[in-house]
Amino acid sequence: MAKPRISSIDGKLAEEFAVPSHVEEVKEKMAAFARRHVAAGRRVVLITSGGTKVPLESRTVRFLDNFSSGRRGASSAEYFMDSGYAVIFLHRHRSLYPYARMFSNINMLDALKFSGGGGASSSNSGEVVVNQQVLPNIAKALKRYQEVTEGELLLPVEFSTLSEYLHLLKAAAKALSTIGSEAMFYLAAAVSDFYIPASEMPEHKIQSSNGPLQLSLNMVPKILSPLVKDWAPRAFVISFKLETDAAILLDKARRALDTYRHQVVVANVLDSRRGYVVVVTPETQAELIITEEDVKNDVEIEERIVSNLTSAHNKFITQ
Ligand code: PAZ
Repeated sequence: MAKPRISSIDGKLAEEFAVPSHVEEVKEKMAAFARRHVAAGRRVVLITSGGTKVPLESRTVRFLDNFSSGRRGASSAEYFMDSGYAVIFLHRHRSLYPYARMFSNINMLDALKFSGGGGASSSNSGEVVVNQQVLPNIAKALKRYQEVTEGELLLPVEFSTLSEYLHLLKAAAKALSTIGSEAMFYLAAAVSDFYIPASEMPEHKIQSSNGPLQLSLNMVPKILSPLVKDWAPRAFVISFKLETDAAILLDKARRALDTYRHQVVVANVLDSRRGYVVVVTPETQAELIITEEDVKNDVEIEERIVSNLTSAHNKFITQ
């Protein structure tokens, strides 16, 4: 019997990135989630969301991070569930979360009122009332959150560090490979391109008394390559490409499609990412734009991205 092909990225992952202790358990959960939903006639999307933390010390005091809030991933999760998908939400700890994202800037204590009697030392019995003016749309968001929770449509999985992200994504890809083309990968997380291998990382806090710090970082393995070729070869895969220089964006998006041979790149520029993206495939290029009128009507760009991609996924499956 032919031996399974082990890509060198598999080896690198095992050697240089600490494996989270719960990875096998999470993989089983994801596989069971996917099987259950496909049996019920749903497609499954794995969304990655948020930034990654790259530690500088193994007993980590300091780390490198990035700008990503997780809004793209969290809002897309909502639109995918509205479109009939079940969602595995692989997200950075404390990044924005579906439905709760709308209230992330609000101090909860300003939104609640305690209507019991007495001063600070008296009994805690009384009523807590929600001020819906401070939490606009809370009833709608809560209702939908409860529906998706009761329907078990959302499976949240958390990561913090780059190592956790890489191992959990690999586990997710293998778990979803069992459902073939019914699986979509929507890789919106902003993942570090650089890291310090565990073998080169100091154990203890780096001392400022040693003078200025010079860091040498290795390149993070391009995990999209084994994902597309080996781990989930029949899935519909979308990667995201972010640049700050719009002039190089589309070229880089096309180069990614050429290199990794997946289906779609969603290209965006840091400053305009809430209002403009380009959905690039090997044959097509579609600009999605949010106008001022759309903003007034609370239309978000993720609704358009998800609508474009669910149609493309349909075609991918039928072809
Ligand atoms: O998380 P967010 O909503 O603040 O930003 C979304 C995004 C810019 C991280 C995403 O659209 C994206 O482009 N992710 C890939 C980034 C990259 O090129 O690595």
